Amino acid sequence: MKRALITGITGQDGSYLAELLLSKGYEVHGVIRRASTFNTARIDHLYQDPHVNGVKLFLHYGDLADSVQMVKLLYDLQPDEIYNLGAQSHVRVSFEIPEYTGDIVGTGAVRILEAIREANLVTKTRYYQASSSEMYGKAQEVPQTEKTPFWPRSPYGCAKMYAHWLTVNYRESYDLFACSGILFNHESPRRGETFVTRKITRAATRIKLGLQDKLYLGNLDAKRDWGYAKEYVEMMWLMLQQDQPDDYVIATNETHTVKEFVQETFALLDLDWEKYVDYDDRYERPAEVDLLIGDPAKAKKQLGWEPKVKFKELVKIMTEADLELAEREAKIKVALA
Ligand code: NDP
Ligand code: GDR
Repeated sequence: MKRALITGITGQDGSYLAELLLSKGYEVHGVIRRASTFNTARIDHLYQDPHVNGVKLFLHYGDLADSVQMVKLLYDLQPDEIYNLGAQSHVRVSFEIPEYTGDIVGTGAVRILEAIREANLVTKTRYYQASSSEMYGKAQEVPQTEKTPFWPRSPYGCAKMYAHWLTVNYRESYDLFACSGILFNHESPRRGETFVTRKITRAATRIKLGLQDKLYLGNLDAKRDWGYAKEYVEMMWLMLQQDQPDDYVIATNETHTVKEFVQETFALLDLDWEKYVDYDDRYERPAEVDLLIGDPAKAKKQLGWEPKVKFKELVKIMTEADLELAEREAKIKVALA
């Protein structure tokens, strides 16, 4: 039985990846942060009573800021695979807390890579780094491939670029089996509520049921290559099952504006979006990433992968899921009135 360690297991991708690995028979260990409220909602359905035999999911308190704890964890667990998904992952927020973002997203990766060396796991453990299309920033080429030069446009993008090159460097310097997945935006019903897609599907469905009046957004012209998170985590796993470590772009090769996402969502709900969506400059960024579209040809050729869920299907999945949540919220309001 293989053993995997996931940082960021409570996030969107971490929860889907934990599901996938458990379904493949892995023993899964996740790093969770101590918080004053419960923060495990996305993985609660995977919880197993530790008093019963045969438990496969284990959670450990930790933080990407804490290198000593990471070394201890790796000594204790001796994992076959590590997936580093933990991050302060919000681009606009990274302009407000650039130092913290750099510490967790950039130095956090170094802490794990060094812990692998310290725990003598270089020949045993395979490492996955969650790299991002944000590294392309002011895109130097359209569509973007593994060879397109980076030009990050946010502290988050800069920190991801540092972690990305370190992953390459540890592969070249120490022969570590280390892979970087350069994933373009991927969404799902489990997407954090402050990312634009989820913000839109959540607000539109709540507007539909009279729970909200307006949706305030920033730049509607930015273009993104949006895929489905549940599919993308399979690629993380697949990268670590190859004979050789490498870096791969994972994308749909379609791009759409934020405005198109708004239009598609409101149309599904039979609403005129222009009546409900207003502009708020609070959601603008000091530097914007205008256009992302990835070319996943290498992943297709080497991993045999093609995205199944494209833009319209993705909007539908998210809108239907949020409509269900909004209906539940509306029922509770009626019951409590
Ligand atoms: P989320 O924001 O949903 O999840 C981030 C996870 O990181 C959460 O589990 C969070 O814990 C954890 N985390 C935050 N800070 C720390 C810390 N200091 N120490 C340890 N863990 C921490 O991100 P996604 O699931 O969407 O993304 C997963 C990874 O992939 C991230 O690294 C992200 O930057 C990257 N990425 C995401 C893309 C996307 O479109 N989703 C595209 C490309 C890359 P908590 O729940 O306690 O907050
Ligand atoms: P992004 O995702 O920055 O691409 O990073 P986000 O959904 O936050 O923004 C996408 C685009 O929408 C525009 N936008 C708004 N964004 C937010 N969040 N809120 C708004 O109100 C709003 N209005 C317009 C933004 O300006 C931007 O152009 C995500 C994260 O998951 C990163 O961690 C990941 O690395 C990249 O995707 C790939």
